Amino acid sequence: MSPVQTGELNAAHLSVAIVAARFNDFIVTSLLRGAVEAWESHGGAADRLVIARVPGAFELPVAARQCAASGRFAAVIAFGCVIRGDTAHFDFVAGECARGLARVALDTGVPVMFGVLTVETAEQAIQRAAVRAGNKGGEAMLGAIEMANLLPRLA
Ligand code: INI
Repeated sequence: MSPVQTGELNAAHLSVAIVAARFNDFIVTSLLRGAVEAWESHGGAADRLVIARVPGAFELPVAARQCAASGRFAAVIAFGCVIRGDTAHFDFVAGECARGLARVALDTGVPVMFGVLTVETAEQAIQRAAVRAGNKGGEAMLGAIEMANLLPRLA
């Protein structure tokens, strides 16, 4: 069988950027905590993880694009939380955020992790952000490290 290319979960020597919305801050802060724990436990250096805050999920793509286009980062992670019950324009905010982030990744070639919770209720958001084992922030960080190590091997 042909060798299978994979990206190892080793963050040593990587630089990663996180862009995180302030909207629904109590959820986003929990995602950030999970991400930083995963970064540290996989060998990431504190001074190689840059975290930038933006007003809401709608602003995440442009901030992610700036990071990705800078050439400084092997991966970008976007964190936010859009709760359907809170807004009549859920579909616009969540949809444009997802579409924009996907475009940033494809336009720049830098992996962008979609760490944006799009949920019906605050309870669902808490379940995905608060529980240590299932913290989506940690999952997003593992994905970022894996993709950052994999993509150079596919070039
Ligand atoms: N931004 C979010 O990140 N989550 C939300 O649930 C949300 N709601 O409910 O409206 C939200 N709105 C703000 C939006 O992201 C922009 O910051 C704002 O429209 C200014 O451009």
